[in-house]
Amino acid sequence: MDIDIVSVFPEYFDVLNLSLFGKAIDRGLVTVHTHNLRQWTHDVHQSVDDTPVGGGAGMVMKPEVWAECIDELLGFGGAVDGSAPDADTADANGTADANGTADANGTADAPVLIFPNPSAPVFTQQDATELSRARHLVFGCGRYEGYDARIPVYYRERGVDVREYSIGDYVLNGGEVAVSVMLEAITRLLPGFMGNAASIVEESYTGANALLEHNQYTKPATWRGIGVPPVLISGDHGKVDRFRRDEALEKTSRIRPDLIERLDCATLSKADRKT
Ligand code: 6GU
Repeated sequence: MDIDIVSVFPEYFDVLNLSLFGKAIDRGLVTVHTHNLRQWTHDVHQSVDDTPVGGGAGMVMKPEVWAECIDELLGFGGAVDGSAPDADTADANGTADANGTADANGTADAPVLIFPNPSAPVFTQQDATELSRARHLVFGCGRYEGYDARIPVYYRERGVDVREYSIGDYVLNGGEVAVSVMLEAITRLLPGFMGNAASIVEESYTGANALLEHNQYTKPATWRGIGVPPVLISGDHGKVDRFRRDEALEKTSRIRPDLIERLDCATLSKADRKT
């Protein structure tokens, strides 16, 4: 997977060289290129923003600068006539890239353009799964009061898969942290990224019945006077599974009733319904 990240603070992403992500880069599983948006400016001040049309506080990121940047990263030569050579043509296998269709390997060749935006739908595990199948992701980090709304419109009209996501109901200063969050959620799903694939399958928010995960315990069986639930050391795997499932259902109803509302009821067994 090739990842381009555009930001006025590209140093934010230096941390990607650490930990599991750094190992994935070293092993060639992902390539990351960070870019400073200011390199696509032409004025002495290298300005990337301007005052909002219609008035109001703050500054809005200029469409011209972003478009020069995105055209280059997506390989669009035709900025003058507005054509996008690669976006709506079918590849050799006859799969149309632009609508995100996956090829035989389950990967989509067309680049996906992603803009963090606090006013957009919330990024979910399902989005992470979908995007983990893309071959090329381009993230554009907005700062200030955001970016000109015509940017995503322009590229969508040219067949580009443009996504805008918020990462939750709170305000951040810019998109950099949001991109880091999305990037981690996406890349850890790449085959070979994690040591243990089973640990992904059993996590919260994954699978047909996305529940919060049951509690986890390790040894010792009693620590500072608090014991682990006895069933977990009973050796009865059926009982352990039932206990964990009940705990997941109970926790989710209490902490995230919205996830229960969204559950596919057909996935609930008779025993589940009793909980
Ligand atoms: Cl994607 N951006 C900013 N600036 N703030 C946010 C956000 C994104 N998601 C939640 N808060």
